[in-house]
Amino acid sequence: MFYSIRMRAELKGDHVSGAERIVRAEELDKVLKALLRRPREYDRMNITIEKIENLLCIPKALPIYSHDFKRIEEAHDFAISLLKREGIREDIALRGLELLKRGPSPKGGNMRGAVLMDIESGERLEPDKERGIRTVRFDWKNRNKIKELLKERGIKRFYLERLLDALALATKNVYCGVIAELCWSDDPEYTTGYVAGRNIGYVRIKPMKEEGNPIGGRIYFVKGEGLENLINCLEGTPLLIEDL
Ligand code: PML
Repeated sequence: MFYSIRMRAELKGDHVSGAERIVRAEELDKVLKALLRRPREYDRMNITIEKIENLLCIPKALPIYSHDFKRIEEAHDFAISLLKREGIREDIALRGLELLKRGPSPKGGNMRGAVLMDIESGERLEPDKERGIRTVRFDWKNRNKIKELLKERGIKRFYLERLLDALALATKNVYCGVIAELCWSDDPEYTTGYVAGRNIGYVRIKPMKEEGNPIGGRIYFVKGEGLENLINCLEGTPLLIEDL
């Protein structure tokens, strides 16, 4: 028996921490305790626990690559070149980049979920433009094993948890049919972002923004047709990933 756990924590109305887990019934206690300790500070926390019926498991995550640049402009040019390698037109890739730079919410600033950008028209396709689309119900089959493997590959502690979460999320996105993803964090201290896609893998890129900048989020480049199936998969299909 498996359960999906989703945790979201806020401080003064701002999102400060979130986590997705899929665990066996006997691990629930331990994982819930760990999630309670995850945010440094919060004044509201929501935890949703759901029994899962049809759990899918895929053997491998997207392969990881890392590139560091001196200047943000160089990092952005590289991100655009990767999006083009996934078949995204330059004008659409640039539209996605500009949207993320200024904050994708219609009011300006961050969104809770991702933007769905049509790769043909550049239009936004998410039904609710304030909320966006959230990729949920995903995890590693053995999270600790993957953590150790990443440490062995030289990933520093500071990056570990975020990389674990973002790689699993990006892998699920590609599995569901997202053509390419552009992301960087809304955490002002975290300047590493990534571009992901079936052909290019999961490409970590630094720096995607200035330190101290609180604007971030995710743009999913998608095809207009089959949108309903895509959204159902991203939000509804529970998925475990076995290995790196
Ligand atoms: C990584 O270091 O590979 C993760 C980059 C993106 C993190 C996005 C986020 O945590 O909001």
